[in-house]
Amino acid sequence: MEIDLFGAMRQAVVDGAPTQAASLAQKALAEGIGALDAIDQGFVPGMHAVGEQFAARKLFLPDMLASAEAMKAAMAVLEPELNRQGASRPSAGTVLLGTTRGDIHEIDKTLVATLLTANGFRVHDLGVDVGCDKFAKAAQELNVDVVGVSALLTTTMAGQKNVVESLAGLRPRVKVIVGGAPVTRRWAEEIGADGYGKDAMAAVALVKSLLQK
Ligand code: B12
Repeated sequence: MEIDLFGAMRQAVVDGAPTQAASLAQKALAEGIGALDAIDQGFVPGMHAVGEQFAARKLFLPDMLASAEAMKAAMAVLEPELNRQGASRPSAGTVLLGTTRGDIHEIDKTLVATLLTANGFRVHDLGVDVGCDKFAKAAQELNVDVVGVSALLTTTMAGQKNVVESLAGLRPRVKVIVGGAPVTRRWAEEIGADGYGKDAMAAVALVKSLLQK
């Protein structure tokens, strides 16, 4: 039954069907499936399938946009559930998040923000297409512990390096972590970041371990 539901979630994202995605998210919660499982095993695999089909030229830009809308509709149902879990915990630290200059992909970063919030972190989300000056200014003003920089395009990864450099005056107190589809651990090391996370769960574990040190 669960497997069918996860399959339907994946398909709703591939089809770019927001109403269907939202109602499947509601169904999952009503059936006692955790919000995290619905995201991880249902909706996210749909986004990855869309990415593969786009690369293979079987889907096009408007299809990716429609899939993003379906994903966002599902998240709108599941996010409050995850945020509720976070609200009941004492603050574990403050994280500033944003996507690099020239990059408008938001879903991956929003997922990272949601899971951090669910785990008790206070998150300030600067949104997408954020320049390094804005990251540096906000990191200082908000007195954050960690800055997370997302990049989904090979061409916008360089922006992560710029952010690391712009935060030089605040480090090592402020930690910088990076992630996004084309980003690797090796890239993180090369640009002098404090860590890399392959997904939102890894981001939570990484932030926890950096703040314990
Ligand atoms: C949806 C989508 C879009 C939507 C975005 C809508 C939105 N509101 O977000 C739209 C249609 C706008 C779009 C546009 C483009 N896109 Co696009 N897009 C995607 C797609 C299909 C899904 C992205 C997504 O949401 N993934 C879902 C999340 C969950 O995936 P995830 O990467 O696993 O996320 C996790 C990790 O990355 C990690 N993470 C992410 N950030 C961070 C940060 C930190 C600090 C940490 C620790 C971890 C972390 O945690 C996340 C959550 O678990 C991807 C394919 C893919 N495989 O990602 C292509 C993809 C990213 N896009 C691509 C391209 C080429 C484009 C365009 C250039 C297309 C064009 N010709 O115009 C434009 C660029 C626009 C721009 N300037 O930014 C390519 C990039 C290739 C490359 N390496 O450069 C991809 C990989 C598709 C492909 N296979 O070719 N896109």
